[in-house]
Amino acid sequence: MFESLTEKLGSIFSNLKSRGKLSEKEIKKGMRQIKLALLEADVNYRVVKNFIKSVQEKALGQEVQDSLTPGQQIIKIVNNELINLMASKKKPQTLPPNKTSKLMLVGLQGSGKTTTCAKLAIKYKRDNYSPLLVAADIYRPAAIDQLKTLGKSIDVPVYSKDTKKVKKIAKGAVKFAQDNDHNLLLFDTAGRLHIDEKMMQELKVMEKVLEPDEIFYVADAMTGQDAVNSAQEFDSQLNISGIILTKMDGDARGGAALSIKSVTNKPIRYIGVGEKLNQLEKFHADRIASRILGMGDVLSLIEKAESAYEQEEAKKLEEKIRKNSFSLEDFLDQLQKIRKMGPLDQLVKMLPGAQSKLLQKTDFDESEMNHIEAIIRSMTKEERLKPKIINGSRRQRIARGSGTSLQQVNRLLKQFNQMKSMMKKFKNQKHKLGGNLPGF
Ligand SMILES: Nc1nc2c(ncn2[C@@H]2O[C@H](COP(=O)(O)OP(=O)(O)O)[C@@H](O)[C@H]2O)c(=O)[nH]1
Ligand SMILES: [Mg+2]
Repeated sequence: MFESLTEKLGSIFSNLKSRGKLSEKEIKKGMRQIKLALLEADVNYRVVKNFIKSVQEKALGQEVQDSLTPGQQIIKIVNNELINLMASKKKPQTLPPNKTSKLMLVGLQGSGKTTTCAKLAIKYKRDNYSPLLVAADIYRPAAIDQLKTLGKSIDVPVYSKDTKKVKKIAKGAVKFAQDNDHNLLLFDTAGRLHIDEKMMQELKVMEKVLEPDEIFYVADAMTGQDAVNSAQEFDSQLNISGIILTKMDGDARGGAALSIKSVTNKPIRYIGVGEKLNQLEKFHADRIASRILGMGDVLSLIEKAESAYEQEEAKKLEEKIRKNSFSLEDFLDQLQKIRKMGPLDQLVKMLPGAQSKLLQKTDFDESEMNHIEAIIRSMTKEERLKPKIINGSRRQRIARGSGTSLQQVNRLLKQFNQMKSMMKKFKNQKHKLGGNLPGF
């Protein structure tokens, strides 16, 4: 994300940092370089102008702080101003679970609306909502199929209706949600390559009929200023409440992320960081700022890891693997922790040795995880600790109890056995793997 901008700012700063004291001339020269770097990253011209003005004023007028060199102080000012650019004071609203909330996602075609709808559905499901996806992209049958496939993979139902009247879809979906106890509707709407009047009219009709709690404008971060301009146009027609920036994992230059809040005055709420459905993160201006400045995003990863994974437990787990006493109970425990953490492939890298190696080989998908959980939950404690005792009739009982099939139960037990024998291999290979696996 933003590599080129990061690189340029990095070299400007290292130049400034190496000076003992900065003259006004040097500060101004630094500012000109920063300005250029931001413009090259496709940041809106007016935004850059105000940004530089504000940084320069602070840099020239700064009080001398003993603890920082002049160069460091400028980095700090730039960091603060970057945060100001992207952060919003508007707090995200919490949707009361006891009513039917409605979220509409709008934006140009290909910006990531459909994918993001599914990503949000997972997120809300984790927070104990009961989401319903609504296929309101009426022009492309493929779009409805796409949403249905996504919905299926995450075990979230999709409402669709064979009509071109958005009003009918909107009303039908709300009724369906109320009849089936869904407390959150996520509307995936149609987008065009360019804004057109008919599409906008339809969105307005939907807005009027639905009175949505939120309308998120979904912007492709790779499209830079174009994304900002169309955000403005959508906002002039609809009551946009927040922005979701997608494809932040790609080689976006930073222009959209750095300009969009300032230009539209709407808060950025989420960022999409990959095609996979768990790759949606809450937007934190301070973290993006530190990423841009090349300080890395250690913070958010550490926080995520801490919330769900304690060092202490990692040790216990390794102990169990070593003693070959890892049970289905432990497996369930691990699964739940993993699910709390979000983007798996990013997190796997941080887990302690053996676990990470195991998980890298396993491709978990969300609905499969649900089944696995249900199966283990249907076992008795004894069965979880000693899976060997699970004979044919026990397997049948577990399948019935968990609402899965005998095949699924068999598969899980087989996978678990394979996992255990893999663990054993790790244990036996300890000498070869050496330092890569702490505790082995
Ligand atoms: N790398 C990456 N790809 C994304 C992200 N969000 C969506 N996409 C991809 O962008 C393409 C268009 O997404 P889609 O949801 O169909 O866009 P829509 O036309 O607005 O509904 C798909 O190939 C998605 O997989 C993201 O955050 N990162
Ligand atoms: Mg779509």
